[in-house]
Amino acid sequence: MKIGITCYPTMGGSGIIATELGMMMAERGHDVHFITSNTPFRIQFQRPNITLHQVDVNQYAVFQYPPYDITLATKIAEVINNYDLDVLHMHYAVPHAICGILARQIARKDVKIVTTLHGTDITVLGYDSTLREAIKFGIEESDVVTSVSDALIEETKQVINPNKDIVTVYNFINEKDFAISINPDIKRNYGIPDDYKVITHVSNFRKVKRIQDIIHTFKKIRSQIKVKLLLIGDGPELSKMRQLAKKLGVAEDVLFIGKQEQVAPFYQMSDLFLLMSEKESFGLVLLEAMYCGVVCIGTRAGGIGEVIRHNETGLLVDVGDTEAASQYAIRLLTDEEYYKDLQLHMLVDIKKRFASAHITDQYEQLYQELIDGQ
Ligand code: GMT
Repeated sequence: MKIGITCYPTMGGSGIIATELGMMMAERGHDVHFITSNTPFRIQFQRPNITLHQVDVNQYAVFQYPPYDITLATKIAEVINNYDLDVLHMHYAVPHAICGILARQIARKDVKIVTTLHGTDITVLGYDSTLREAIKFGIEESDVVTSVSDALIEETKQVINPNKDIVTVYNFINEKDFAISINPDIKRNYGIPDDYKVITHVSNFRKVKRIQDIIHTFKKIRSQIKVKLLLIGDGPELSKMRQLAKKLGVAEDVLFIGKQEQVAPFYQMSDLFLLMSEKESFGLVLLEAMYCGVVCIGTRAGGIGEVIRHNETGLLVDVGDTEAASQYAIRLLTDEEYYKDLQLHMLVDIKKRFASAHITDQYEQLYQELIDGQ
């Protein structure tokens, strides 16, 4: 198959999924064309059946805003025609699905469009009346629409109510990049004594991630256990969170690590991962941590409850319930048998439900059925 992929190429979960999926498809012998504003950051290797097409948006004094969407659609149309694409896989309903639909019209070719909803396009933009109808259009005009969780499908029905079936295809990670590995040197490099436990969180520090709940939970855990908190990533809430750590008197044990391209070493030195978001369609970081053997506590928000099976493969708390999160954390960090039991079930479960080959099979089958006209 000849597949075109458009995503945000930066360090977000949707870009990671789009890139990993493209690389998996290329490994299976399909021709893959990334049509993006920059080289996707997780592209690790070049092979002849992966082609990168960069979208350069020109600035003209006549435009008040740079015309990214139109330039992207024009570029996609060019790639459809030059490479005779069979399928376009657009990540995000707006703007990408709509750019794909416009590109198909510009190219005048019946290329099939698969759109994947990742979350923010529905859980944030879907509530914006200036975009809602465009999102609905992008969904309804795609040939197949997938969502990264059942919870996101439910929210899409409530918020957008599109006249379209949506199927869940869960996220996955590249297993080769996230494996259990014990290396005490990584901990020592960060000045963390061997007898300290490590709790980690990775995100883009947006408000929806509720980092304040992580810091409050940490304060409660720290009153009973020797522990450090690693906060990895950067974003709008970062400086406020530094101040909060100071205000709560825990700053000396909170390490703000910043944006990191290689996150696996941080998971590998962690004993616990926290994701306390109020909105989260899936939580790809959970999978990354879990594959590195780290048991997670997450909130019952969005699709997190589809990734973590409460009290079987990790633990769930209500959004904002830092008391429950700290109690669970203290048990996990002090009761080794309990930790090992959850960890064992977690590893079996994720390898069964989220294996990259299994998820790639699902997308490949969707593409093939569209091409075969089923
Ligand atoms: O988490 C973010 O804010 C980044 C965002 C993105 O667009 O990359 O992530 C969304 O897509 C990921 C991949 O499907 C999901 O794992 C994240 O849960 C989802 N984020 C939200 O729903 C907030």
